[in-house]
Amino acid sequence: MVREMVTIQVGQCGNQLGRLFWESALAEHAEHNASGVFDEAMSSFFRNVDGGQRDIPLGDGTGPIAGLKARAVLVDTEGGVVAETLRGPLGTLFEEKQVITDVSGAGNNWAHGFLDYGPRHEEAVREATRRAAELCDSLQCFFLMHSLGGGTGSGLGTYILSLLADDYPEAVRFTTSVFPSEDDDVVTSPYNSVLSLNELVQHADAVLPLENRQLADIASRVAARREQAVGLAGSGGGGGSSGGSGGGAAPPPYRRHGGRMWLQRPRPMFPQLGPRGGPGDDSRLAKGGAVAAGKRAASKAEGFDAMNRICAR
Ligand SMILES: Nc1nc2c(ncn2[C@@H]2O[C@H](COP(=O)(O)OP(=O)(O)OP(=O)(O)O)[C@@H](O)[C@H]2O)c(=O)[nH]1
Ligand SMILES: [Mg+2]
Repeated sequence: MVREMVTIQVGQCGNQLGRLFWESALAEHAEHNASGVFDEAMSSFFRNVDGGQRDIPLGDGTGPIAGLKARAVLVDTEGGVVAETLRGPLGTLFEEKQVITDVSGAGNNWAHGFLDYGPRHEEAVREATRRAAELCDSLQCFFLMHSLGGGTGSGLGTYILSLLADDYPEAVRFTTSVFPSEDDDVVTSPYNSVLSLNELVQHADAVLPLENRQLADIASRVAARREQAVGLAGSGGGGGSSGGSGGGAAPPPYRRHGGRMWLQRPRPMFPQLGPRGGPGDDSRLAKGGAVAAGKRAASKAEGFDAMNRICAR
């Protein structure tokens, strides 16, 4: 029986983490599914859709991959990070109906996220999660990705968790919750974390806690070992031009070419994936006013890239 998981990525950290989670999920499926069939394992995380965006039933799990869509809901109260995801190589993995954004952010204030954005976006969140749940054969769990130190992931993220507890009491609720490090530059982050924790205790079934100081330490140790390995191997092989900023994990088994994602094998694995807003896509979400915000977010994101790769795995 198919057991699907719907991810909900909220706020800057949640969406940056989510982006790498989807990259990893695709890379791992590519590793174990070289024939390109849409099998049961894939259907836990992805939908297979035809040209008209209609779901293709899983059947006996031997049909080809036609068009992949992530079982995900992307939420942020600023547009930049989500727009960047949609303009990236995995953009077409997400449909506009799966995306909920606002413009001004929650200002690192849990209460702004929980008490203001929560009720304001409640209907849209319920609609997006209902749609995602209805597209599952047998929904197993929701998987929330967020940080506790800002305002959106912590406040709106935990508000969404409480909605899920009301609407889907039988579905398991997992979270990946990124705790701020002791030297976090957001002064309100300890308060936001404590207020979020109270909600997590009430509404999450399992929390995977990650702490940013520890993640940074692991990332720098991984980077040091990698540099050492490259040094030992002379000029070192490895072909993946994956854009991973210096020092995360090994390059993923795919490459990007012409803005699209290809498996490092003779045959393209996911040729149907590419940026939204490209020639064949008129998505308004990936264009327009979010570009400047996207650039700002991108530079902030770079520092977290290696850490997020570790979380995503
Ligand atoms: N590991 C990791 N931590 C992050 C990342 N982005 C932000 N953070 C941490 O998350 C906290 C800030 O939360 P954000 O996710 O930026 O905030 P937000 O949820 O978007 O909320 P607002 O910006 O206040 O609306 C700080 O502790 C940051 O160090 C990321 O990509 N990876
Ligand atoms: Mg933000």
